[in-house]
Amino acid sequence: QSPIPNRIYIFKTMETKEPTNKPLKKGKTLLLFDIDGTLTAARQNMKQNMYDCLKKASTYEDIDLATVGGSDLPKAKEQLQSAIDLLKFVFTENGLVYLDEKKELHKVDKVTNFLGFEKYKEFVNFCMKYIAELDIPVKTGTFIELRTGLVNVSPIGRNCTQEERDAFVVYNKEHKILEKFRETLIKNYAEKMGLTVSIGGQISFDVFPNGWDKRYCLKFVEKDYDNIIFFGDKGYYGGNDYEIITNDKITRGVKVKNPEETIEFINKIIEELHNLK
Ligand code: M1P
Repeated sequence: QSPIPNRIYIFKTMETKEPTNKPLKKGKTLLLFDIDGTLTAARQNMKQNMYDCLKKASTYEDIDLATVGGSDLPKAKEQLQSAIDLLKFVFTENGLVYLDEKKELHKVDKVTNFLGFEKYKEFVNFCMKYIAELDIPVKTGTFIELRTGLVNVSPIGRNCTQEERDAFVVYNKEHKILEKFRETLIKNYAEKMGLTVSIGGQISFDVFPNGWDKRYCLKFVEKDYDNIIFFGDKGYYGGNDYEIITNDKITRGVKVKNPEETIEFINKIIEELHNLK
């Protein structure tokens, strides 16, 4: 039987919640950033103007900088380049794998510990069948990437070239391949297994246990800061910044459209912080 049900899809593309707007306090602040679409273009390296902005922010004694992304550490390092030295924490895989202030590596938990290998195998089989049935212009390799704290699933495959990635973005805009796959997976598998399926990038989605979203990293920092301000571009329902930007009680959420807007908001927040009485 085909794993692709013949049904009409109604996507919840409307934003269901606004970013949290917690008032800022005097004291220590952590500026916490998503990477793709926020500090850099998707899967691209950081540009000089962003580096300069972060460098300036890092000179304030009462401000620390950190990142939290769905990607794994090698991808984050590649994109951040020398800006990594400006960061107090580099949270990857939503904080399940991270570098601390001494740049020591921590691996907190594994998605396979949560699921067990039998259930993980069922999940892989479900996704492989779905992808096999998909008629899309290009398929490459690495359709399922098992990381530590999450599984990344890509219908075109992570081995695609930049040109193939760009073409998929256009194709997906029209055909909603990722959104349909995500919804089918949630309805048929993820919901009953306690898994969240979240779109963080352009060619794939991330699957992880409920609660292992970007809020996960906050437990490592919340006690040390008076303010935690999170910046992200995917704060809409189904995006991987949604939970931390809208639901979290500890952070202020700042929704950005692109890295240029992030720079504007960083400058505004720094001004707001330094105007506090
Ligand atoms: O950091 C955001 C996302 O970046 C990549 O997404 P894609 O390759 O689809 O653009 C992936 O590493 C994904 O896991 C991550 O959430």
